[in-house]
Amino acid sequence: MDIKKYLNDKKEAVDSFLHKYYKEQRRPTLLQEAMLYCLFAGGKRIRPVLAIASYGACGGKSDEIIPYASALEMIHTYSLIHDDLPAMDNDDLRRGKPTSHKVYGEAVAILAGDALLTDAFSLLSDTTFCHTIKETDLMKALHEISIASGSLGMVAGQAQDILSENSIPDKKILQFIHIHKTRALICASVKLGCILAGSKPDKLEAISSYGSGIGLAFQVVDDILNIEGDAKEMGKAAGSDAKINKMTYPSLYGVEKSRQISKNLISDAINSIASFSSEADSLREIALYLLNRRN
Ligand code: GRG
Repeated sequence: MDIKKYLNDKKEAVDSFLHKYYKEQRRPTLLQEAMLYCLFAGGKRIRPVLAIASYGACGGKSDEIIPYASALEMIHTYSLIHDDLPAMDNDDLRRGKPTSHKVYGEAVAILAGDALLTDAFSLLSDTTFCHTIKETDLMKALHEISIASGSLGMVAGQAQDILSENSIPDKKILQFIHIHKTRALICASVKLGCILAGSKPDKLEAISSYGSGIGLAFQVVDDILNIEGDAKEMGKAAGSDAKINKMTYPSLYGVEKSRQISKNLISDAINSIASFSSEADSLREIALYLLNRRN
């Protein structure tokens, strides 16, 4: 399959939904501008695409997944806006562009993040998009996304990351940070697709293993790219982690071992969906794409 075309087609479907969603109702102008500035700043849309691919791999046939998949991008975008704030990573650039608080000021950036997060849950609980998707499945998926985003998921990872600044490097702490900060939402994204397709528990278990593998590999690859990546392709200079002495896979295991860890995680992820038909080829190809990505 042509994975680049697949990723692009699904990204366009998500972009088109988000455009329409935010065009229909007006919000205070600056708030709306700040939300859209970050939402359309050139993200890969990997979480929604994973949800769509998982839905297809589990037998989902319609486009009904698109609004719910798009909500994942809203959560992801909120996390990036807040992560860049002076109180957190204090970054001036994201995807090669000035960060939200640099353009709109801290207060508006915080509110844009808050609004995107809250709107995501409004969307995830909106049953008007359900035709073949069961409302009980939507509720189940909503619960998964809440857990993955909240104080047992992404926020826990971010908190541990911040609390561990300048502390002695520790493999267990690093694992905790990566699992919560990055893996949780990626894993929940594939679970969302699987649940909304009405899958049985055995399928959900296989998809969860897949999501866990690619979710952790995603962050290990990110850590490696921070050392070896091309500034133009990444939209930021390489080496920022080392500059602030950040705990990363390469800093604790070395680049070569980290590369091997990411390869093993991806190969285990692909094996965990071995029993799925060719409808899961998109998931298999995405796993390989994530391993070899350049940004
Ligand atoms: C709860 C405030 C708060 C933050 C959560 C997700 C997060 C923690 C912080 C974002 C910064 C970061 C480096 C997170 C690790 C996950 C990661 C590699 C994010 C970048 O995701 P991509 O590559 O981004 O999907 P694009 O630009 O493609 O959207």
